[in-house]
Amino acid sequence: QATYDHHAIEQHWQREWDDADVFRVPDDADDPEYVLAMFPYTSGQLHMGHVRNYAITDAFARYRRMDGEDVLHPMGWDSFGLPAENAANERDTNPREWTERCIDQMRDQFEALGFGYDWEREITTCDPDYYKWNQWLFTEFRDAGLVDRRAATVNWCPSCETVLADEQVEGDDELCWRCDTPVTERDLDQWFFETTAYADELLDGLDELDGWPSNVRDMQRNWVGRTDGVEVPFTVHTPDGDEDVVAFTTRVDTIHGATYFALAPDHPLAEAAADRDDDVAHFVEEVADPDGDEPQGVETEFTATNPATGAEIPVVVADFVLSDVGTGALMAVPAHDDRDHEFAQAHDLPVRQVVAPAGDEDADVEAAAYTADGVLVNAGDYTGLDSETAREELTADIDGAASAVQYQLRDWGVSRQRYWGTPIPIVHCESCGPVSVPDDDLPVELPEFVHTTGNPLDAAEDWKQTTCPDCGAPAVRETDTMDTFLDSSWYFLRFASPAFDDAPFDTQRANDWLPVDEYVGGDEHAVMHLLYSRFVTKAFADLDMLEHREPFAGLTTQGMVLGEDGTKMSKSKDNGVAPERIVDEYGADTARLFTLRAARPSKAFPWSEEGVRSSHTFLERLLSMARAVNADATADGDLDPAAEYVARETAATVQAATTHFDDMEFNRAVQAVDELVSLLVRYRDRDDAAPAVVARGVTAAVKLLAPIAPHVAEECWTALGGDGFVAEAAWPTPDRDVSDHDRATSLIEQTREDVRDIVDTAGIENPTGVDVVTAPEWMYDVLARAKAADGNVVGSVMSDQSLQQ
Ligand code: ANZ
Repeated sequence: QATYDHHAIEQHWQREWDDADVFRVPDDADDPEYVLAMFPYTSGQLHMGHVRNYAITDAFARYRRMDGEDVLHPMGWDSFGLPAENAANERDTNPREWTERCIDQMRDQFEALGFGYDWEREITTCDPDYYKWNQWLFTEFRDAGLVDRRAATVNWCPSCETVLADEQVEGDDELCWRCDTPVTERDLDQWFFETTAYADELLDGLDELDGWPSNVRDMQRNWVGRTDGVEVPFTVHTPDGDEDVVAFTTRVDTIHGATYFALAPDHPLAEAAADRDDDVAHFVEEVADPDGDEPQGVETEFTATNPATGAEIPVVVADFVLSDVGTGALMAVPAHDDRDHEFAQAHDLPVRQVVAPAGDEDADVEAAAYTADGVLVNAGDYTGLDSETAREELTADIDGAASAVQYQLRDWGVSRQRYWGTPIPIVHCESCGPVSVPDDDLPVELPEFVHTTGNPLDAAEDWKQTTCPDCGAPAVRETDTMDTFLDSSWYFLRFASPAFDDAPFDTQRANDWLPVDEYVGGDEHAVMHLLYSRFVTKAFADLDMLEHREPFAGLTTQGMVLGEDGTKMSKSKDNGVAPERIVDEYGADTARLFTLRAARPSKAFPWSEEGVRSSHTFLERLLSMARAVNADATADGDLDPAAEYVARETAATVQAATTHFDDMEFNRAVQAVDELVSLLVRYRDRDDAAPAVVARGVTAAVKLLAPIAPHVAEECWTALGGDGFVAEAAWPTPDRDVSDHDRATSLIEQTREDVRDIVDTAGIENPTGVDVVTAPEWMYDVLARAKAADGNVVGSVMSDQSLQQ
């Protein structure tokens, strides 16, 4: 019994928890708490990032459970997607088999790590029982006007042979998020979810999400990218007559300086200009490059009237005007906009200053644009106004001008030309157009997998041929599948009622459990997954299926587990650490304890084999201590000062650790328990140690560690004579008022400051001679520690009176 046999202990308790259904949660909870980790993509291999992610939620879920809540802590599998298809192609199997094998492996790994999930609620997105509801959602959202099919220029990955969402195109080089191939463009008929319908709410809702890290909120804000501006109509003169063309501007105060008007290459009027002018046609078809470094363009034979000055200005077609921003047309103000300036210089267009810096500085706008706000000059009646006021007045005065909002957010293109995803539930009929598959015919199941280079569903002839649900005529199925981000945009709702078969979720259950109290995952999901989930939640709310409009009240984005060398773990650097090895050599509890104590969840930390070993030793020490405790020791009447001190430290540790658990600062909780255990070891070895005080201290330490190192905690609990599982025991509370403990500690701190001041003032070099006068005896250890922490402290003076003040 002297040894710590982690294999035996862990297997034993995993079986016991399972047999007793410890982690099963009732459907209708009294005190619902929802703790969720982002479910894993089924790659088949757990890495240390997963271990960290799931150790965080498991520790938190276990803490809340001991604290009396009904905790929903489910797990599932994000199991559609390209890697499965690629793996299947490489290995001559099919995506389903490959995925199922991966899931079995990963489930085993989760169990070996002792994560407490309610496996009754397990969901797998590639099951027809699940993806049926993706299809249902698609048709329901379509009926609500939130899904739309249109020709669109889409991001195309030539290597994956699929369309990518904007969010899946990464960096300035525009690389595919999966394979780093440069992304190209294609025109295709695509299905879109109208995320833009919720642009304002997606933005405004962020203000209320104070349980989210502010950097994630900022990333979402930037992604939605709201710009407030003004739409101003300019009259454009063409040989076919005049036409009003609206420009979007954020700087209507500069309108007197608009010396040319610019159209995007695919603006209808640019196309009209191309029809009459070969140079324009050549530019539009051959030259224009919206991603180019330099703004390029051509003049047309059209002119426009500047509505503020009445001046006739040239109209150009330029590739720096983007067709999907604003109205695809802009008024160019070279004196106050960098790009307009650069283009004007290259094309010899006039630069006219209309805003000057507010002080007496000058701006040389021939040399460079002056882009800040200021005071208007050369602006007729508006001269002398500040930019802000000028914007207000010009918006009111210019005929047809109106405030307008412009977003960077685009609708979510969900069509993918791949096999391993949810078939889009649409039938294309020659006379009826695209018709939604009726609910009763869902799911539209995937056909057998075939190896092919293009889109496998397109090659599945038998599957493709069907009849129109509306008119019964022969028709063909849509052969695109849905972006797998759709699967993960509502899975947290499914967990509330995973077997429900009237709808994706039972409204009442989802209302009870949602929002997720703590959602934990990687910050690579700051935009896509979290934004889509918020969109889908809002849409369900508007369909009266849900009363919540935000899915995740609390969010933690965990930092990376780095290699021992401080860089990202990777195969190429060979600095990866396999969770299986750690679990095998040291045990799941050690792996969990090490990852949780190394840093607070949001911070990255480097792997340390040394740290792993010391975590193991710590657990070993706790276990042997628990086994040696006299569990029958009972209450003790008046405690001597040393015993009283230990009892207070125990209570203070419980109080501090509980706060740390609430804040998910497991590292600090472990630190507090670690200090308590060291004190208990020292105290236990004194001749006058009170066994009951030791027993209470060890019991508290075991409970406080139970969420983090749950197996060894059960073993200790049994040794201490505890009833049932520590996983189901009540969270400890301080058994005495420890407020004066805090006060004593702060007084000591303060006294140390005073002493240091005196020492500094006196210029004493290496003071020695500790003299503690009349400190309450139970504080001896606190004092000793304070001194140990600061070698320069010569001593502190503390009186009973000062403590009582
Ligand atoms: C005149 C002006 C004067 C502008 C000035 C800026 C500074 P932000 O602020 O980046 O969101 N713009 C309008 N439509 C555009 C399009 N389709 N493609 C490219 N640029 C376009 O963008 C708003 C500004 O971008 C607008 O304000 C417009 O230039 C330009 F001293 O109008 B501005």
